[in-house]
Amino acid sequence: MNAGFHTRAIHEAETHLGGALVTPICQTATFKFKTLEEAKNAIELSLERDAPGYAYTRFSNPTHTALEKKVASLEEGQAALATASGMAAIATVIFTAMKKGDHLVSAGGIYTTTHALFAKLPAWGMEVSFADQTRPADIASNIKRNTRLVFLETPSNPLLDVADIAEIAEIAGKQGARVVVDNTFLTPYYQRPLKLGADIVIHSATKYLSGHLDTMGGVIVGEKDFLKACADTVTLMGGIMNPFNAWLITRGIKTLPIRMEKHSGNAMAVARWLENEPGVAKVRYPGLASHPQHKLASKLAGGFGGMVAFEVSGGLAGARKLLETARLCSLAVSLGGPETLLEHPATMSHLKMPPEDRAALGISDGLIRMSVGLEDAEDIIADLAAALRKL
Ligand code: LCS
Repeated sequence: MNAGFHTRAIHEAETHLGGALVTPICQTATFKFKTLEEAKNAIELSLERDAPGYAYTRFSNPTHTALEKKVASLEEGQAALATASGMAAIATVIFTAMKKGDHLVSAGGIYTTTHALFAKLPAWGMEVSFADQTRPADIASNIKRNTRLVFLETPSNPLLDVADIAEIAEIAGKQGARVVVDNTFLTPYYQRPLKLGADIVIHSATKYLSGHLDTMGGVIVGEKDFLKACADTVTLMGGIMNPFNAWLITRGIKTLPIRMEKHSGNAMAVARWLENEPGVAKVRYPGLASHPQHKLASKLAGGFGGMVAFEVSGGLAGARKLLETARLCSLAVSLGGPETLLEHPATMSHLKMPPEDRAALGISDGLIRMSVGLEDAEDIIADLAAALRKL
């Protein structure tokens, strides 16, 4: 569809089956055929992932197709694949692009479960090196002859480090390695990594794409042949999305642009306010001039998103007081929904990481990660102010 981002978010790939305005959920595991010929064709087509041609939902499903076409259009990629979760998307990319003996270079300070998956790769005969994605030279010096993928998560979870996707894509491209970008935090509304030279985009659709903290999902976007190979991996490994979740995520994407604008505006207001609060030692938000890569973030992306990290004075005791006193803001993992969420990396997402490794990454006991929601900014700030005053 040749139209603007908002229009495509709403109208792209809607099927209008049976005259329905909204694409219906095809909540079926299997599909029925009249003839053997029809069955054979459908199985062939569904394994080739050329709709129409559906045989079994682990191969493909019309509700997945609608979501995949919408996300491919928004990311400006050739094709997309829906998976059971963001982790299923990442695992699918790894087990499609890499085999025994291959090497991955990954950004270091990324979502803990992604890091944990990569740290396990040697057990499956693959190699991994972690590098600093804010220094392209560090990524370059870690690329070896057998490097197949360079994995970036930008801005990163939880510290919001920004990677220069274009520069790293150029470095990796020269060495024959593909660049994968986890675009969960900014979404295609603000950042389109494929346009910047990346080869593959992944999403935890559990977050901003679905936007309501009520479902799980993942999406991979990239070239058609690679996505076909990813679909084969999902067919074999089984990490398929539930059609109902695909429907919920497609529904969520229709309001993605306006939600991202509001998340971003609220996050900027909260970050600016936090910067002037005496009980707050540090604030990290790519939209603030004080962020070390503010200029790069402004160049790469159309906005800064809804995630803010800040450090309260008083370490663990300070963080505990704030987190247990806040009322409007909920203490919870995950992100990207209407409700503002506060997360304490040291006791939640990074609990299993040894304290010295946490410290090396810059994750102190006073660090709080905030998913700024869609409430009124003044109410979010008032809640934080009331809690901070109790410190
Ligand atoms: N990528 C990023 C950047 C994430 O933040 C997460 C989940 C994933 C991938 C994995 O996606 P999932 O399988 O959960 O759909 N991040 C979470 C977090 O920060 N707290 O809880 C989950």
